[in-house]
Amino acid sequence: MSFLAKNDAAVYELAKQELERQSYNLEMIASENFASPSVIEAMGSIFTNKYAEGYPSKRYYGGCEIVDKLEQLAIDRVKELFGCKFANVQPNSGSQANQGVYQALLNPYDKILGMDLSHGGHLTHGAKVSSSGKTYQSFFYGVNLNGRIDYDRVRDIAKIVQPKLIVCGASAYPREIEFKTFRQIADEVGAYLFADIAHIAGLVAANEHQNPFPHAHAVTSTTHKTLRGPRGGFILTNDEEISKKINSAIFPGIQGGPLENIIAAKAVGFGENLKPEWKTYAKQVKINAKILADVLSKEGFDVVSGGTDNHLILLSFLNRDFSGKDADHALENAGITVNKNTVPGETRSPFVTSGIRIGSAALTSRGMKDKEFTFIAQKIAEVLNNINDANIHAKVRKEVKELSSNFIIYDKPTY
Ligand code: DSN
Repeated sequence: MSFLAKNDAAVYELAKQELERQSYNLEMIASENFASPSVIEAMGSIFTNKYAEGYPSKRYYGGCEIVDKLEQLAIDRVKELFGCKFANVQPNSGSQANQGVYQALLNPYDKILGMDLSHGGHLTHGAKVSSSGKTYQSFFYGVNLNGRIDYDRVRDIAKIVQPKLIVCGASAYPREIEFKTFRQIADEVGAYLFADIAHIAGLVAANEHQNPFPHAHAVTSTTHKTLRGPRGGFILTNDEEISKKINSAIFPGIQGGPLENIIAAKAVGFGENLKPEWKTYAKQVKINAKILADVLSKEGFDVVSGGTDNHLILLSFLNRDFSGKDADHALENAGITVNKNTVPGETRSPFVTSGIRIGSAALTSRGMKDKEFTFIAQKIAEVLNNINDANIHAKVRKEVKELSSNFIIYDKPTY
């Protein structure tokens, strides 16, 4: 019996319920994944007990000789993974990593240019409700009606705005990000280029998406999306001066003691990303996303931009009589978890939307391949074609459970 089962029945019971939910539903939120039992074990390890403000061999407390080695291991692995010179693995999240970059490179009220949230960008890329949009003057570029970034338009906007920093990278963009072109634009207006690769990092690590280096001045990512590590963030750069500023921005700028147990799990995750099998995984993630795009297109759905280059697709319901919210609910009833999403030419509010975002990374981690993704895409089409039919939703839910049962990852709730 686990310690949790013995000592805290309430939390154990919820963990059991969550294990059941994760095991018997199809998790297709594009930012989610299934961390390995080794990653989860490291997160729950004794490193949680240690305070270690500062950086390896420059700490404010004693007793850090082991966590110094641990944090250095995580740093060395992530540098190898992305082929860069400096790394900070302390950010507790992607948002804090982004905040760290802004604090390192900008002064309050400086101008930043990022991708519009409603076009696939992220809150921390300057949205007015985020500290990035309150602390800095934020401006936006977006996608054309064809769902793709128009780089000439980005250049035109950058020339008018004259930002100090350009953010590239997205949360809901199915196409390759052209880092080299972004850097050319940044150079033309004398801006820093900052790439937030949180969504695509696992693909970049496998050379299945172009690398932001040598183009970006700073790069951030989360560790838990396509990288499949623990929930957290990191920052990379090739510039020593920028790396010093980033380190000071993270600690003592915005964070206190680093979560060394999470850093242990980041090291484990990066270790997994460095293995040859990672390449096979990343390739399959892309193949599976393409299958979703192809089958749903053939079924008559409007796949934004006509397909995908990465781990996600966007479906637009602008030409349908139901919303993204309706689709999200119907699929949830059928045991398929996605999220509603705005689409190019959006006419509904962000709480309702006219689209959904579907990702392939998590189910690929469960071992699902072409056959299963073809089946899943057909099931998504069946639900969407019968959006108000609870009987169909219940039937698909049963089929989803049957499929899921053959692809179980965890066998106990305390992993
Ligand atoms: N919430 C994440 C996503 O779903 O893309 C981004 O932080």
